[in-house]
Amino acid sequence: MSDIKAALLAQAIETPSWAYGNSGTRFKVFAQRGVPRDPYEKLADAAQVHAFTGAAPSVALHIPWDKVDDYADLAAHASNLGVRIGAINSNVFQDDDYMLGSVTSPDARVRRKATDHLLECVDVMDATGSDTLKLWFSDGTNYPGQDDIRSRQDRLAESLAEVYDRLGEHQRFLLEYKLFEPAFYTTDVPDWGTAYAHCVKLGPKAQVVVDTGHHAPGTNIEFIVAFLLREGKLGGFDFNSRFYADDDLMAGAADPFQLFRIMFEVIRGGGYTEDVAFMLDQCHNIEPKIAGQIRSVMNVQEATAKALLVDRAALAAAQSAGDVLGANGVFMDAYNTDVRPLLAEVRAEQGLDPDPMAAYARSGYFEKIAAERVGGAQAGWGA
Ligand code: RM4
Ligand code: MN
Repeated sequence: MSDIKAALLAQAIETPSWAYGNSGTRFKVFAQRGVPRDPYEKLADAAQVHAFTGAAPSVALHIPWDKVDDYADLAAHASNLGVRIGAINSNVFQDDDYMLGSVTSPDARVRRKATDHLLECVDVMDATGSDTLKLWFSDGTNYPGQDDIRSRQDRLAESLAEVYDRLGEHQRFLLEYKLFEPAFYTTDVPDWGTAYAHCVKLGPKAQVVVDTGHHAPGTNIEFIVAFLLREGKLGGFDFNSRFYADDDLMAGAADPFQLFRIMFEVIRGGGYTEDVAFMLDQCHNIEPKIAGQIRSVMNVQEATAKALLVDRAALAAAQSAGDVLGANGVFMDAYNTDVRPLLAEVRAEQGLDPDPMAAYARSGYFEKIAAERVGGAQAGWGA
């Protein structure tokens, strides 16, 4: 049990700066009280998640949403708050120039502009001490014949190679895939295989990131995780939940069993190390944002605790004996264990309140930011 506690204590779950701002659907972005007005306030909110869970020590930035004049100053602010800057997320999807694609655009000027933005993100990594660049491309086409599918792969490869060459010794990039949306016919990085093939060609500093919301219904995500880990190409996760498409709901909300199965493959595959980043990529459209992040961190911790509890020796014995029901029973025993008391103990040992949700609610932080943050423009998706 103490090994499991130690493993849980070591887990770090990164929260995204954009989860603290307003977000919504393409129909409506709802404004909430107390929402941060700048990246500094986003970091302050993220620090609350860390303060109450002890498990969220880093914060992902999104550029240009989190553009500031002095990134070293922003990093120092993070450190004063007890957190640090995590992955730098690029944004080549919100400029009119990118209507036909960014790094895959048929227009060389647009491709140059997009690649320059990715290089600028590496500059931000240098200035903040971040070691991870996360690349998601909305690129694709809407109609058959619209553009040459294969040429777009060539353009993508060319841009990725330029960014790869710019990475410092201790930096890496994670290439994210997504089945569809906003492109509806072809997507240039639609699946793990495409991301994997580009990363293999580039080298060890290029790895795949699995956003749990970016698959077709029924996709066996834990298989992808097992495969990528075996190949040394799993760089991390963007955890969130989906019921339909890319719903970006709280991790572990839609399918906690899937999250457990994923975490089991991570542990089984030797990926429960600092090399695999556990990041949240969520948008809290209707729920309070800081509490939504705390809940998500706790859900990831619960799935992890259950995965750590799997009796691997008993599982292996049942598997090699061909004992189908026995093996499944070992697996389900772990999943059906109530790990909340164990996590409460881990928190108490860290000097934290065993119930982070209740402790945050009692802290008065929300009332404080709701009163203080009036005036100015609230941060929001696309702002
Ligand atoms: C994308 C993708 C990226 C995230 C943006 C906000 O769908 O998942 O990871 O940075 O959304
Ligand atoms: Mn994502």
